[in-house]
Amino acid sequence: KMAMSTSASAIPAEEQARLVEESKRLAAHQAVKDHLIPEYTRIGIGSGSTVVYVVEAIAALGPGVTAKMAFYPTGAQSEELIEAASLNLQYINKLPAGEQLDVAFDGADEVDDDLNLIKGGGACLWQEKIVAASAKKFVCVADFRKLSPRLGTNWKKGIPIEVLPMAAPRVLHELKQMGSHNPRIRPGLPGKAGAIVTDNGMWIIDAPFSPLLLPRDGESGIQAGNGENGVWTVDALADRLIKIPGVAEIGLFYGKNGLEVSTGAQKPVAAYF
Ligand code: ABF
Repeated sequence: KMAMSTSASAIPAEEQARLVEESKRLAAHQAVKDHLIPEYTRIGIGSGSTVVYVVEAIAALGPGVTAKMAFYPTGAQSEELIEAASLNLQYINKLPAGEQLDVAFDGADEVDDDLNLIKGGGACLWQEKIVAASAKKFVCVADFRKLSPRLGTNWKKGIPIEVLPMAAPRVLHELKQMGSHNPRIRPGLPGKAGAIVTDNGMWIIDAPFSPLLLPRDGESGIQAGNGENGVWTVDALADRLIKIPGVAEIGLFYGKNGLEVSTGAQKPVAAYF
């Protein structure tokens, strides 16, 4: 909340960067305070720079609290974070069938009015979704820049889509037919030629769409959000994208797939700002 009223252009870049880091840290420490109770034994740890502060806050609880807990990563970066903090590392494939994580903490690239998320700016979305879906409670930790009324308003890079490399050309073609503006294969990190390769050996396509509608936007009857003219609701677009052959996972996290992100009835989710 601290910086929502601050005009980004009015403050120097360095001060802005400091505010962002401070906001991430505050959000993370508050999220851990509110959602990590000492009785928990299985905790999901997501990816990105905000989650670094989540791990910092957890480590600060000390071994008296954390020794009985196991931490489940969403990829290589997350694994390193857990190990560097001397927390117990465990893997999601070792979770006994039918059991769940008590809670999972993760960041996001954009969060809308209904707490739907765009994730995958860090290319870890597939494992992130598996960990989120395995948790009883999913806590999104995000700084003030991430909140926007409709997905795609602030995050202009597009929806990250994890694809099988051999399918990338036809997935790109299909995305264009669905109204995505200039979908692109994400390039490798600086100094690395070719496409970025995920922890799962896949590529990422970033697919920009017009801001994604919420169900209530359609109630006015002005826009249906069923893809006509490239205008989609979050749910309709997610349902369509996941059916494209060659798409492994999509960076839209919403009230399906067992995620407790956006559905009204089960909304223990916290997006902190
Ligand atoms: C992960 O890290 C991703 O899903 C998301 O793309 C990114 C957010 O990173 P940061 O916290 O650095 O903004 O949560």
